[in-house]
Amino acid sequence: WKSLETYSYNKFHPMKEIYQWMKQISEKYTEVVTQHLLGMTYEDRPMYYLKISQPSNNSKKIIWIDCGIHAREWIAPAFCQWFVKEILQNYKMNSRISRFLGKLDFCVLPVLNIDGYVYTWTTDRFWRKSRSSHNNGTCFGTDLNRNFNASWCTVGASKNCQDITFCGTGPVSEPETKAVTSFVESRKEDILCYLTIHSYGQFILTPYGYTKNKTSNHEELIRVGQKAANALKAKHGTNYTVGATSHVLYDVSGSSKDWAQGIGIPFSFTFELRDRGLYRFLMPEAQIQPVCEETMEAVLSILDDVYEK
Ligand code: ING
Ligand code: ZN
Repeated sequence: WKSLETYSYNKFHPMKEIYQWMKQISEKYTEVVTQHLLGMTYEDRPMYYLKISQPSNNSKKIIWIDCGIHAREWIAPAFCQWFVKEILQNYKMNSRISRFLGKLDFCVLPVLNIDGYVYTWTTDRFWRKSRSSHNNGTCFGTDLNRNFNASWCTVGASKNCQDITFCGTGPVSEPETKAVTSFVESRKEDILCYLTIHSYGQFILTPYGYTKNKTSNHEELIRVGQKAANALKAKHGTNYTVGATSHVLYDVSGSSKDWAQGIGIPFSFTFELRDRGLYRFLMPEAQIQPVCEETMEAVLSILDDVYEK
């Protein structure tokens, strides 16, 4: 592809193309999109996020969305791109989306774990972690969703660098998690909602993973999450389970969602997109569109709720 008009949102794209897409989208929609450097990865690749913001005088709240913290979950970066495309193609005509942009800015990080994502395209399709080197180069990669400062490495994570859930050498030991946390921390008063997109399993997950204790706003998170799952199901009939990670999935420490909740961000959710175990990480490209369409409905439903806050 050469121009945005022929970019296919129904395909998975290698990182090089996602970089080009980010550049072109920020050049085409200069009035609303800007590309910003968040930090550099372990292997020294730039981490850019796209900020979608309509110029105005009133101060806005921020919606954070990251995708691709786990390298092999290819549908996640595909969704982040779909989300950006949908907002940009519709914000002028669609009253719901234009209403959101009157009060909210979107910060979208299409691929959080870029080194890992590149590795899944070149070497190992089922790689999950980052690509940092440990134990004198004898093992590679930290599970970035175990590396955040939320009861770090106490449960559902490993201190052995060979394991798939290796939590790193300390809380926020990795450049990728540092980049996200320093940005989010610096803007935390303004961030209303933190969404992080994974696959698979069909869950909308709320904090916490590291304890079965409920957050102070647990009932509200469940209500907002359940409403989103209902909206999602209405699109193509897909069933999602809504609940705290430790209630409906498993106990896990050091996740980004728990960390975001912990620093006071009011609405923090993890999405586990399709499926429930048939194709797992190898989602056929034919499913990208229905998955993105239904997930869009869920995210818009969450935005309806947080917009009122
Ligand atoms: N699942 C998530 C994982 O990191 C999860 C589940 C979600 C854990 C939210 C903690 C918080 O293990 C996948 N598929 O990555
Ligand atoms: Zn994941």
